[in-house]
Amino acid sequence: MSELYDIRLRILKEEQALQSRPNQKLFSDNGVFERYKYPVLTREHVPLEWRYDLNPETNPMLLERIGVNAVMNSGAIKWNGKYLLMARVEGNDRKSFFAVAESPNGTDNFRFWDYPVQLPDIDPAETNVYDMRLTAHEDGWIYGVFCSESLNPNHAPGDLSSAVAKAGIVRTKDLKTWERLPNLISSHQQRNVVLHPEFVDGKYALYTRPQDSFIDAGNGGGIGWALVDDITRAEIKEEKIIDLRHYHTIKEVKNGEGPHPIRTSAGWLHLAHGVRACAAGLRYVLYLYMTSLDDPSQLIAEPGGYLMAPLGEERIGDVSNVLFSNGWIADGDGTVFIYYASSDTRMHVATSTVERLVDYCLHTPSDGFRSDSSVQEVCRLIDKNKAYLMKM
Ligand code: BGC
Ligand code: BMA
Repeated sequence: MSELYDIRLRILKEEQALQSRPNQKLFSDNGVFERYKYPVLTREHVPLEWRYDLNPETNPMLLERIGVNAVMNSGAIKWNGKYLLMARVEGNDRKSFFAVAESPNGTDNFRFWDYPVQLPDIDPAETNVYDMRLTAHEDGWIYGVFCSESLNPNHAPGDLSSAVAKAGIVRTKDLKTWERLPNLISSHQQRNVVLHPEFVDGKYALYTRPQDSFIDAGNGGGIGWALVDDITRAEIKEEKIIDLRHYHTIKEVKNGEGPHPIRTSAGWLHLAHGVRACAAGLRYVLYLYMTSLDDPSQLIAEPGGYLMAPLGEERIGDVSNVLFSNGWIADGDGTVFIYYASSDTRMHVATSTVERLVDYCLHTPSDGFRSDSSVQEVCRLIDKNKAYLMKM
């Protein structure tokens, strides 16, 4: 064995061991959720045997053979008492695939399972897959709905960026073997499709995000809702928009459902992303809204603005100025683990409780859409606080 091989292996192992350090909850000014000191899943967590030929004969310098660019946008589920992330692992070759990582407590010590997920391959044109949402449905299956992307067959000559986004659907009982169902049939392109966990009027219910083209939501007004009779041949026949985009808000350009909503006694609690354009490019932030338990397509609370926006190091990465979430876990004791990726590069966790998130939704003023309304809200709060100011 070469000395170089030995030294490099030792350092690489030390680096991996660092990923087992305990995480630390940070103080939160807003009190609504807490961030953590360290990201929970990064490309450094990817096992050495996925990246290096460990045979000193064929790789005496221990060079990396398969590079991983980023670990991001992860679905999440609690499974057999463990916290699982269905990570989007993106190689140096820009292709993404899925891999499960498991933690005993939800905030640190995430470890990848032995192999990445091998999805049944049903379409030779499918080039990239990403952003899976996991839903344990009341029908007994665990579904994964993800974006399946292909080159647009009708692209203009020379335009190799024109793509088509569809919703791919898989299901499993053990998170190991996956049955692939046909892609969702829709008259629009679709990204950010999410399966609701319960039947609604005896049907499967999907959150959708119709878009005119690969990037632009265009006439697609926001987060949509569609009922589907048969999930094994899912087709959108009717779609209505339940959470609209608006001029001069955090979701002016695009929005999309995050993970499936959490059932609470006050209604369905939703996490979504909103996108606006600025000189630095698209800015992605996370926001909450609530819908009615009787009719999950009926909006009942729409707190204005974002819940979380990229902060500090989160602002920098492969696609800077992006927070994106497609996974959260509500624990039996009311704790909510919000898993979010920053700048298409790494995964973080923030924790809160159902009680705090619902309180936030019900008591944060909704967007008045004008500076004048915003300043009136602040003045109302100051007036209300006068009595308390004397005592402070
Ligand atoms: C990327 C996604 C991105 C989408 C739209 C895809 O090619 O892989 O991360 O969200 O394009 O920009
Ligand atoms: C999107 C998403 C994500 C990504 C984001 C920012 O459209 O679907 O995959 O995090 O763009 O690049």
